[in-house]
This record gives sequence, C-alpha cells and structure tokens, in this order.
Amino acid sequence: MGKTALVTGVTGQDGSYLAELLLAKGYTVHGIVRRSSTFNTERIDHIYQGPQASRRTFVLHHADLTDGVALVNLLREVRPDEIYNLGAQSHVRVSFDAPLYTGDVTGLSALRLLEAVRASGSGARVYQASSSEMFGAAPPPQNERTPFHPRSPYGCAKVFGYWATVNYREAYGMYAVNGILFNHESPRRGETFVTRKITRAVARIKAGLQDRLYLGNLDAVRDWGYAPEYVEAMWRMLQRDEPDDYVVATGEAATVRQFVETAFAHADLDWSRYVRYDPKYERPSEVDALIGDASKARELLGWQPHVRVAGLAEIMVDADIRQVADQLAGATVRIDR
Ligand code: NAP
Ligand code: G4F
Repeated sequence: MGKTALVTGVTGQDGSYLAELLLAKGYTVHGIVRRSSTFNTERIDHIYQGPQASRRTFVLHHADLTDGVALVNLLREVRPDEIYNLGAQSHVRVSFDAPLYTGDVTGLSALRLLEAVRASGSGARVYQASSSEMFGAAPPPQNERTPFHPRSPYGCAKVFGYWATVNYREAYGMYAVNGILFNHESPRRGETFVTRKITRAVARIKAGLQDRLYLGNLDAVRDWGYAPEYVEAMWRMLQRDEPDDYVVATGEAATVRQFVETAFAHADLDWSRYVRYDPKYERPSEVDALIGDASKARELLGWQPHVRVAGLAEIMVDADIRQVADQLAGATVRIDR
C-alpha cells in the first residue's frame, strides 16, 4: 500500500508541484481547497480526478486553515501518513495591508493544524512551510543557526509557525519539521511576485500588449531557486529517521535589477526602455538581502539545486511567451508544466 499525504495549499505554486511529485511516488494525495467565487484550481486541473473516477489517488476537500474543527474532522477521515502545511497568505507586501488576517492564516493556522493532529490522534509526520523571510534583517549568508529578525507581518507570522512546530516536536514528541525555504519560482508563480511580474511583462511587451513595467526596489538581493526542485527537498525532510529543520537555497545571490536585465535580454529587449519606478511597490520595512547556506540539506538530505537564477529567468520568460501566444491565438491557455 502506498502512503497517504494531506497537502494544504495544494492549489498554490508549491502545492501543485508537490502533488505531482507525491502522485508519481505512488501516494494517495488529499488536498485542501478553499471556497472561492471563481475557479482557483488552475494549477492542478491537469491532475484532477473527478468524484466519478474509478480509483481516485488525488482527492480534493473543501476546507479552510482558519477552521480548526474542519481540520480535525478531515484528519480523522483521511488518516494521512504525512501532512504538508503549505497554505498561507504568502505575499509579503499584502501582509502589511492585511496584518491580522496574515497572522491568523499564516501564523496561527500552523498551530491550529498541529493541534488538530493531536486532537485527532493522528500519528502523521508534519512539514511546516517556513520561510527565509523569518531572517529578515539578519545579514547573509543565513542558515539554521541564524537568529530571526522578521521585517513584515508575514515574516512574524512565519516565525510563530516555526516555533509552534519546534514546540510540538519537543513537547509531544511529534514528528514535525520546518523547511526554511528561500525564494523559489516557476512558470506557476503567482503573477504579483516580482519574478513572475517581470517575466509576464517581458512576454506581453514582446507581443505589443504592454509598454511599461512599474517596479519598486530594484536593489533587493534574493536567492532564487526553481520550485519543482524545492518540493523534492520537502519530501526528503519527512523521510529521515529523526525530525529536524533545514534551510533550502541555491546560495547564489542576484538583485531584482539583475533578474530584470536577464529576463528582458532573453527576449532581445532593452529593459531600461520599459521599466519605471513606482514607490507604491516599496514595503514599509524591506528585507535587503537573503542568501541561503543549504549545506545541512546537502549533507543530510542529499539535496542540491540544479537550476540557477539566469536559467530560471529564461524558463519563466519562455513559458510566459508561450502563454501569451496561446492567448492571442484564442487557444485554451494551459499552465506550463
Ligand atoms: P502560493 O502560491 O501563494 O499558495 C498559497 C496556497 O495557500 C494556495 O493554495 C492558497 O489557496 C492557500 N491558502 C491561502 N489561504 C488559505 C486559507 N485560509 N485556507 C486554506 N488555504 C489557503 O504560495 P507558494 O509559493 O506555493 O508557497 C507555499 C508555502 O511556502 C506558503 O506557506 C509560503 O508562505 C511558503 N514559502 C514560499 C516561498 C516561495 O518562495 N514560494 C518561500 C518560503 C516559504 P488559493 O489558491 O485559493 O489562493
Ligand atoms: O517577489 P517578492 O514579492 O518576494 P518576497 O517578498 O521575497 O517573498 C517571497 O519569498 C519569501 C521567501 O523569502 C516567501 F516566504 C514569500 O511567501 C514570498 O514567496 O519580492 C522580492 C523582492 C522584494 O525585495 C521586493 O521589495 O522584490 C522587490 N520588488 C521590487 N518591485 C517587488 C516589486 N516585489 C513585488 N512583489 N512587486 C514589485 O513590483
């Protein structure tokens, strides 16, 4: 019998890649989808199995991370071996506009889920999607021993989720781990994160659909990796004998400006003709530089990244160019795989 996994945030970038990975490994995957007035399953439509399918290995459930009772009921029903808590209000800039909501969904929900595991008597292993944003103002390179100094309500909420996970491990002997992932991107990245905003604009400018791209701080330094490789690290963390916390990163630094240059150059465009500054995209407090040291993941998980920032920008530009071409041809727009 294959294992059973429960994935919160299955409709998001990471959730969709993780579901594919687990299905390929023979898991039965249960995903939590929150109710929306418009379709929010675009990233997983290609693996969806309807309720009438003869043998379902991918099952979706309506629930919400803010509903602790629904989580307990779901855990009693699904009885997962592994839980991946990827659901979150994950946008840092938005967390300044909706700080309490972000604290609830991104922070308190991690505790809600851990408590639901306890209340349901589940012995499931738990992965918590922690973030390099917790390091905030701590100077790079950052690793598992770097003190946290969050710079946003999102970062504060993730610090809460991180410590709740450590606490349930220590207090109840739960198999609960934190993956401290640095920025990771893909053609499935949400359109308002900076990489995707840039690559989507490149494709639209190339096609004559847009003539300006407004951005905020071009000097911020990030360590950008490729999302499909990062979900592999999540899975590896739950296969170890002992639970532990791991940084996942490429160790390679680039500024937003460098990402812009690479993305525009890949489409033979001169970025300075199109990119303009808008202070609206600045944050009240910025995280200047995140560069990860993932030696522990390399040594203990045998994990290492292969796609680097320049290759990542090219993958994303190519995918957005294909998507715009589909739109212009009136074809069904497919999420790039
Ligand atoms: P994402 O694309 O924004 O996906 C977030 C997911 O959470 C979506 O499925 C979303 O549902 C769901 N969600 C939001 N609010 C919810 C609620 N109240 N109840 C249930 N589900 C809810 O994020 P991602 O990039 O895949 O990231 C996955 C996780 O890793 C997040 O926790 C994020 O904070 C964390 N993380 C991401 C990165 C990164 O660089 N990508 C780095 C470090 C940590 P809808 O589709 O309906 O919106
Ligand atoms: O793409 P971003 O919005 O990602 P950010 O803030 O680093 O957060 C992402 O990575 C975290 C891991 O470190 C995750 F936990 C989190 O969930 C999310 O996935 O912004 C990257 C940088 C920032 O410094 C921002 O100020 O780009 C800068 N930036 C400049 N102009 C912009 C823009 N960011 C956005 N979103 N939009 C702009 O127009």
